[in-house]
Amino acid sequence: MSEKRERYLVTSALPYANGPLHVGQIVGAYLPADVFVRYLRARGEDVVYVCGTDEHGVPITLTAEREGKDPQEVVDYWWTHMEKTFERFCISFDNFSRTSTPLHAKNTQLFYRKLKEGGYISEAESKQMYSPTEGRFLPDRYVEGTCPVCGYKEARGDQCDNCGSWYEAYELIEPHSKITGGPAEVRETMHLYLDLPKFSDRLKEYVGGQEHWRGQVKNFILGIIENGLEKRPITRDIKWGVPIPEPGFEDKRFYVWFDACIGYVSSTMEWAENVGEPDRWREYWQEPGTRLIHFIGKDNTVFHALVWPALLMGAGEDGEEPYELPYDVPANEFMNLEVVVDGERRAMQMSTSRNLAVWLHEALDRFPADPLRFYLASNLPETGDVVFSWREFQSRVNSDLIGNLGNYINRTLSFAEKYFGGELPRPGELPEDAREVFEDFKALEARFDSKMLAPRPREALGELLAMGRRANQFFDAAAPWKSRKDDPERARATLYVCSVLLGSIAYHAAPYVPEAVERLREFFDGPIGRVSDVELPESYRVSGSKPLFQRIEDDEIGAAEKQLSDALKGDAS
Ligand code: B3M
Ligand code: ZN
Repeated sequence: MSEKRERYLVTSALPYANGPLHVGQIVGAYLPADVFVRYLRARGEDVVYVCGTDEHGVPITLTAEREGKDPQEVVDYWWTHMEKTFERFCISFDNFSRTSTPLHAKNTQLFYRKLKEGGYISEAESKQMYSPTEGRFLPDRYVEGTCPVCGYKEARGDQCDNCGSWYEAYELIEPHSKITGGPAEVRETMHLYLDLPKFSDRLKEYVGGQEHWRGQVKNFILGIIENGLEKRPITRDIKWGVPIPEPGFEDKRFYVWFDACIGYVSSTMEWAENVGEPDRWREYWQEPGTRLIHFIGKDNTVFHALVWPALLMGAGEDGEEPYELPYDVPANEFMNLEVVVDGERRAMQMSTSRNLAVWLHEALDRFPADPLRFYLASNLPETGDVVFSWREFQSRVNSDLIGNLGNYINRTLSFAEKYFGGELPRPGELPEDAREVFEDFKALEARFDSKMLAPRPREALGELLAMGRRANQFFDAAAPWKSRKDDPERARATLYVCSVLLGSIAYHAAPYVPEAVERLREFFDGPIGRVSDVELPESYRVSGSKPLFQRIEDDEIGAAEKQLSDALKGDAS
């Protein structure tokens, strides 16, 4: 346990409420955050964990138009779907909000006003594509035309998928609306801009001073600052989003990335109201010393590690109450997918539009949360891209979760029940081999700690598996199945020591496999805690123990793999 309670506010990226969640998103922003938060809570730290859906922007309106629905209908449906899926997967948010609430609109407008008062907002004309038949401006993704570079006919508004060129939408030849096919023309339109260059020096100092950030995040952002920042538009010609409190901007809305991160503050405010202390959000956002940690996928890095700190700096200058800046932005790399194609295994990029993805709610229809969490946590893209493989899922679960950890827990509990009626009183003197294994455990626990707090839950999991191996080795060497015949008290003492180790393994496993450790508490009566902290109890009691995990069978994996191969075939035909 830590001497002083640290205060943490942990966030996971706000997913767009326009479709189901897939495992790539889960390993980026949700599972690592949840494991980290569960661990902090167990240590007794002061931690609030917030999230919510991102309900604005073109991703939402495009989905709505494609499905012939109202944007509100789309986000309502997916908010409910996501909340339920996160719950099934044991993601333990303290609050799961959404950005379409009135509170969030008010909060976004307040941020805007503060930035404006600070002199960080300006107005400027820009050229945008306009559809006279639809009577509206078209965001980039709504425009198609012929590539000005290679002549490809279906080039997108901002980029050509054929030759990879980047350009402004008005440079397209024969630009037209992607929705109606009607012609699009260039019009001048007024927008509000955030003066990012004004923050350049402060951002450089802030990011440069973050010794504990992941190298790839820090260097990426410093490189961008070094290349020179530009003003960025924070409004869009779109009807769906947070209204802009300025005359002449009635038909426009804030850009989704202007309000998205503010959603973390709004979600914390909503949490504070729900716990009946409406002002408590300020403790986490405005009292110095908070560790504000944003878990994200790497494609969101610029917005969290550059633009968001600038917004917080600028909005916190009105002399009232400055905001805390992010303490860390652990950005994770990507997850690819192993697909069996004609009997051959290939790593491919996930593609949500081609339905080539492992959707979390479907994975949960096949398997419980714990084994999925365990495998994904062992395969988090903390330092580089990874591949999701159902076969690897099976072997990690069967050999590490069950063969190592589950086996240790199981053999200890069943031995105690079978030969000692589940009663393990504290021996007058601990056996001499206990001291050594306790010392080893203390060292492993310290390593687990430093990796988890880094935060690198995948690496911490490696230490947990080392604890399992060490405990199994202790059991094997002490050989209680032999000693129970000629020296039963010694065997009972061995099992007492095994229970101390079991309590430590369960404590460190709980963030990864929370449901199993909940079940364990039903038949294991004794402290679940670190060897480094635990006071050896009068006794351990075991009754009615059962294996905590079920092996993953070949036919289950075959079915899951077939679903992916079929998706690929369906796509090809
Ligand atoms: N909705 C993008 C994404 O889901 C965006 C994240 C917002 S975090 C404030 O990848
Ligand atoms: Zn091209």
